Amino acid sequence: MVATSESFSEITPEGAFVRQANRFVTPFGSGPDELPVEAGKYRLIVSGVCPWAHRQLIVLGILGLADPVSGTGVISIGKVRPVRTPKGWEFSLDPGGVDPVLGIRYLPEAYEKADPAYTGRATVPAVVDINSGKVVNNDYHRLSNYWETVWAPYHKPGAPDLYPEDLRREIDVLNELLFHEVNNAVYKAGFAESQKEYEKNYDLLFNRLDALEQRLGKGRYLFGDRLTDSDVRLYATLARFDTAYNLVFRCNRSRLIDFPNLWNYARDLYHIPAFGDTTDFDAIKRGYHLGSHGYNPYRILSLGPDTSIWNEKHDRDRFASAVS
Ligand SMILES: N[C@@H](CCC(=O)N[C@@H](CS)C(=O)NCC(=O)O)C(=O)O
Repeated sequence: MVATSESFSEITPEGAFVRQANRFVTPFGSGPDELPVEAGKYRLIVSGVCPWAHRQLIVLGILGLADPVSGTGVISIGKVRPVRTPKGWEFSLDPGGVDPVLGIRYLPEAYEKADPAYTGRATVPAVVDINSGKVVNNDYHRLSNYWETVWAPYHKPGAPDLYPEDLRREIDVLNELLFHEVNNAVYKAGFAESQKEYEKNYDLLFNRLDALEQRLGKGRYLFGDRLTDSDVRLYATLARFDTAYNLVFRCNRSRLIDFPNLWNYARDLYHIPAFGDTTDFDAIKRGYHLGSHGYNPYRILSLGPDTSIWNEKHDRDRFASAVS
């Protein structure tokens, strides 16, 4: 049976949060054991709160594989309500509470179809084969790299190369580090069940943010003037920092807006439509503050912080950019 967050433990005896492994990891490609690359065949399920899903929306938007706002394109997109229910992610934003393409009410239904013996959590992002209704890939580590490479025949003309061959190795190394010390570090701090584990991950996170602050003092993006997959991954965490992680996960040594380079960099990216149009601050606030992430017994939705400041001018034009 598909697990709920409540019934599934990812906490070690030391109180550390260790994320479950992805179950559906078959790659996309042209090989006999790979998922075929075909327009109109898949539906990506996302939630506006989720950073791992947000990465996919940004990349699909930049590459022209989907319009993340209408949810149409080579890849179609379905959205669940940002606050997860005890029965899992629910399609209650859709008329009748049913995903119009897959005809299901809850995401776990697509996981059960794929594997009736699946006992992990039914997570987003999930790629569902529209014909069979089965989840075929939930590998948030590699998913954006598939859109960037094997899906290239469907990219829009002039789409940037977010995963260029000459930088791939360096991008992979940085992405791994970003995962452990930024993207997942906020969760490891927030979900820790011991003071020691919380402090360890708090230090890991802020030491890495300090280093990234320095790095972004030298170039517009993480790899100089080239926007890459790594920027997408860092952005998804930064966009949630002051609204969610700083408050709900106690990642509160500094706010994003206290780092001059990181904050201007995040705003620079936000002003690119694929980043800004897919950043749903209301979903982020609801998902983290009212979901199962923090202690909020009276379900009070905090009013701040003011996110309109993301629209303010940034200072990153002082650096060159290869993005048109
Ligand atoms: N697939 C990964 C990452 C994706 C992930 O954690 N997604 C969250 C939302 S940000 C989710 O869908 N959680 C569902 C649940 O906890 O039941 C995992 O299993 O840890």
